Amino acid sequence: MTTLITGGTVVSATGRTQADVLVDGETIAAVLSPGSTLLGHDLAGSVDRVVDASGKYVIPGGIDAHTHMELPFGGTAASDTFETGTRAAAWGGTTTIVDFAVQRAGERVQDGLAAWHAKAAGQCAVDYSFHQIIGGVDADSLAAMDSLVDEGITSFKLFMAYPGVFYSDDAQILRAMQKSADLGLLTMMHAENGPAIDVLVEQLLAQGKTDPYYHGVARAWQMEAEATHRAIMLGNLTGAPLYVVHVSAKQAVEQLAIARDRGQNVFGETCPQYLYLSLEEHLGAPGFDGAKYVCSTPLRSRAEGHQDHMWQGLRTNDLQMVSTDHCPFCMKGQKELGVGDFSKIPNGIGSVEHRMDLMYQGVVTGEISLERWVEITSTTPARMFGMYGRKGVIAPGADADVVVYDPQGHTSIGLDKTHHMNLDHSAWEGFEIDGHVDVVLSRGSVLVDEAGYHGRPGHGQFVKRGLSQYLI
Ligand code: DUC
Ligand code: ZN
Ligand code: ZN
Repeated sequence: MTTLITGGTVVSATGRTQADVLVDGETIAAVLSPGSTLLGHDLAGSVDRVVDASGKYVIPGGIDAHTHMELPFGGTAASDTFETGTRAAAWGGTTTIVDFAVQRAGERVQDGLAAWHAKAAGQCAVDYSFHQIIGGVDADSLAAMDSLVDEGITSFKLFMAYPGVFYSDDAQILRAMQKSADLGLLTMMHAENGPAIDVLVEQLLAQGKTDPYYHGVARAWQMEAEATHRAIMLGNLTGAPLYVVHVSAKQAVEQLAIARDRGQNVFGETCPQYLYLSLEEHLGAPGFDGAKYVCSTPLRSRAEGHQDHMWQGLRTNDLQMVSTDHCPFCMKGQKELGVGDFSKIPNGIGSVEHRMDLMYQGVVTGEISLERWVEITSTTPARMFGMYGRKGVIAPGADADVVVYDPQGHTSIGLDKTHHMNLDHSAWEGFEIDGHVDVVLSRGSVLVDEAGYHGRPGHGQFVKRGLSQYLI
């Protein structure tokens, strides 16, 4: 099957140009001057399919490097399966996800990874890979890290939060970072001081402060900034490159910036919720509505200016990319587990469908450039997590993961509008986007076009990742 995407503006992390994109099978064959011919023949007449992208942007498919499909959490499990979550991703122009395989204390890392492979295999509409959560750092799990690179898993996540669940203490973090420095793995860190947060949770609940809003009070910015600093110092000591996930506090960005200015290999990711939503308006919504917005790290105070600072960090490259931390829980039967006790609300927001649109809105409002949009949603995730060349770029030889995005289009987000996530509410209800995902190709197959959805479970393949390009 050959496809010609014609008439569009091809946007990369470094520039934009009028060009036609020729797709042959699963990969990009050529990026051509508009109207190029083949041996004197009109190219459009020689291919199997023509996609008219006139007046539109042609960008590399989005890469969401932080999702949690089916994650068991807080006595329930994230409501999107790999099937429903990757279908929603495709609708929104995301053609690769990197999810998290889980190892818990006492379990074998190999078993955790095998379990996540079993969940995802044959289910995904778009390509997928895994980071490895090490929830129990001990001699066995440290030894198991040796084989991760061969498995195509080149990044692992530790938690400074959630004592008794995923938590690692400083001694465990130190050992795991020493190992990752040896192996060239990227250490991803959930940076919040879990034991201190648990004290505040207990005190707030004892005072009768049980509403979702207090989730944000207990998980104060100091908890994030302190843990970020500690992770940076342990990274500095061990020489382990560090990637801090879901950064939401401006003071945490400051810690990253100081470390980067010192020359340390540290990186930060933020998420759409930390750019758009706030402690006051959303976690503090009337009644139990704030539960929709309970995630960790939490939404921050707009009065304190965290959201503006996240945009600034994306502009200055103190933050390198935007993932969703997609971890959806329905209100009914899931979020409502925490009625009367905010600490029992399962943590997470569903956004995998909307990341490309929400971030494009930053282009519309002048927060970021068009090229930076592509960079933070696709190119840097590919480079950071060892997929660049195959993913994250429109160039000959790359997978034909391509999105045609219409800047004149419009997207109304809401349950009865654009909503394909397996969720009974949307944290993004009522958001109006100037822009629209028109066509989505994954490895040369059209998943979405004006006629609707053409994807299928099992199209998506596991991506064996190489080492991060950011390690040196
Ligand atoms: N944060 C969330 O909001 N959900 C899942 C785990 C996490 O760290
Ligand atoms: Zn986390
Ligand atoms: Zn997460």
